[in-house]
Amino acid sequence: MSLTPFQKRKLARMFAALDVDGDGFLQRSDYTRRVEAVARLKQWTPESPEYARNLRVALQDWDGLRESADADDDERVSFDEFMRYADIFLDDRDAVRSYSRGDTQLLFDAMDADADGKISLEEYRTYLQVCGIDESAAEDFFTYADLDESGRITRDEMGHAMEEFLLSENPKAAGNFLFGRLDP
Ligand SMILES: [Ca+2]
Ligand SMILES: [Ca+2]
Ligand SMILES: [Ca+2]
Repeated sequence: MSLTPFQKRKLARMFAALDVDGDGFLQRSDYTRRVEAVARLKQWTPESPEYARNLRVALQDWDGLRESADADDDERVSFDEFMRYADIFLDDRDAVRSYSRGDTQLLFDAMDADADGKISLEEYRTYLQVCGIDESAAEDFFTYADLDESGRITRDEMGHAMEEFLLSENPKAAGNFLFGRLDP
């Protein structure tokens, strides 16, 4: 099975969000820069435990992507490599489910800047902001994804949203707001 046009648009959006310096490749520096940007907003010093923890999560995330997707081993993941990997990965629904609902939801950890196990609207806005996405999209995502209306996104809620982002063809599914509004 190959990716649907909607999936391709979503993945292109995700790629653009992850490519912090906008050079068309995902590399280690995109991941470290995002942490640096969050640290600036949160006024964390480089010596703080928050900084160290967020950096560790980001680099774990990068290593996972590099190992899976960097087919030519040049320490960067091109858009083509990213899409080829996504195409193979998304074909395996069980793998997608266990990734989305897995204990190591690295995207969740990256967004949960204060590590309290929940993502607040402010934490989510900060994440979008450092990815260069219009932060107004944060409220849209919460409207759909915060199923129990607690004002926080839990790991379960994020798991559902991530699965929808990867698989759902419904433009109103919560996950399809994960990296900002998609134009119809
Ligand atoms: Ca980049
Ligand atoms: Ca590569
Ligand atoms: Ca939090």
